[in-house]
Amino acid sequence: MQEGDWDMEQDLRAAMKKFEAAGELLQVRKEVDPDYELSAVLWRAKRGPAVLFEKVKGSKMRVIGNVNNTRGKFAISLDLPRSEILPRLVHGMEKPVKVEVVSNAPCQQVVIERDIDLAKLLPAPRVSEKDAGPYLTAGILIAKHPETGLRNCSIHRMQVHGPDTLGVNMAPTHLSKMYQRAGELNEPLQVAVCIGNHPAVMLASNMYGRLGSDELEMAGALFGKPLQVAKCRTINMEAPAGCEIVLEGEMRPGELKEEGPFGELMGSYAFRGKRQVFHCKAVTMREDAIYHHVVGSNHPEHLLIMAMPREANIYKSAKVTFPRLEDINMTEGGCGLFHAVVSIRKTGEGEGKKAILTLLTLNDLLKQVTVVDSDIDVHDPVMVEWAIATRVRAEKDVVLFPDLKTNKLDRLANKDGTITKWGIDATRPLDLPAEVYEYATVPAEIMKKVERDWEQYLS
Ligand SMILES: Cc1cc2nc3c(=O)[nH]c(=O)nc-3n(C[C@H](O)[C@H](O)[C@H](O)COP(=O)(O)O)c2cc1C
Ligand SMILES: [Mn+2]
Repeated sequence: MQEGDWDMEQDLRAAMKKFEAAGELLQVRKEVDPDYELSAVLWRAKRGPAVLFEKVKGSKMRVIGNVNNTRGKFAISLDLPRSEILPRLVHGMEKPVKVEVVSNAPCQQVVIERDIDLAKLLPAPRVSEKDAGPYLTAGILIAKHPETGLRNCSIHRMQVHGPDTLGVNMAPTHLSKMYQRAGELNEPLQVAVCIGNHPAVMLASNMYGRLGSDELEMAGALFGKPLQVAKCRTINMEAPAGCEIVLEGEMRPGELKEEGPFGELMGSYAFRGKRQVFHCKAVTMREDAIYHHVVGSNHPEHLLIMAMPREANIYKSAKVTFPRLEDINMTEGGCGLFHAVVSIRKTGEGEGKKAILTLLTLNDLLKQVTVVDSDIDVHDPVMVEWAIATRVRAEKDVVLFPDLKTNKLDRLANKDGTITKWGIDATRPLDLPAEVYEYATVPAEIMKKVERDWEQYLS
């Protein structure tokens, strides 16, 4: 075990400082109700700055939201230009960096091991009208495989069930595999729920890897140095040292409790059902801890934490067979999962369709791909539609692939788990001269000058 000084750059507060300097942090002093009102404010500002609620009814804790709701804020949190986001995320997946254990970590400034009452302690908000109750939505669940001891991180919605119990929803994720294996060995699975993390740690938690590849090491790769972690007090686990709140506990074999409904990322409700339970044995926190809340349903913060690592994963894999792939956007309207817009440097006919095929084979959830030329910004929905309007001949450029395997999250799926997937090749047809597609606008150097001197036009 190494000891070291705490790295101030790796926590949520470091990101908040950068947001503030960039005009991307709104402080709300008016008291807000954690029941719906707080989430309503975050909906109203869904593409806006991070929002820090100074006064939350019934709680001494401050609450922050809209931390990861824009790509721009992720770039700010790591001092990256926007164009470097995708390469950095790919690097994060490819070049994991081992964690560093530190002592005297901020996340353990306050320790509660008796009379735990999570409902009182945490200002867990309610989000959608028909949600079963308040939910913890930003907790990273860290666990270790019962046999290999290898670590895993993932975010799961957690319903507040009782003073020290929370419901856990698990798709067939790595966590659920580890829980299942622990059950076969008749052991509880120890879990640390870590709330209030730097955007790099949040995105790393949703990165793709094999069972056994450690998302905390991917966070280290995003920072370019080891992520500092603290040894938990009551379980054999590590938590990000600068995390705001850590719930130490376990999930017991075979234990299930009714959970849900909850407004989910498709923008509709996940149904009520019997799901696993987390028992909290200890809470450790920073003094003056800040509670992070991610709005459920298809709010951009929920979508982007999932979509950005997914983009990097698909981009990295697609690039192998399609090197002229330039950029990718898993769109907000597509729930961050179902639709992708990609740009390519087209050199021959049929490449747009090849890109569609390549992407659709890489990810079960993806069901529609739009391909544009590299002069179109994949993150500008108006320009993407413009490309569709001016470069697509539907009978040639819209392609359908009936009965492909999909994922349960798609409620339109056929009974056999398939759905028709499709693509739009909105790249320039090469049989017309390039001038036909030339974008008419002012000369580039004049535009650059106006951009540079923009302030002068405002005074
Ligand atoms: C805010 C948020 C909430 C999430 N809730 C759940 C959930 O309730 N259940 C689930 O299986 N995945 C949920 N996810 C997705 C997982 O965290 C994600 O798929 C993760 O990469 C899985 O980790 P794994 O690859 O280690 O299994 C959520 C993601 C975010 C960003
Ligand atoms: Mn994993």
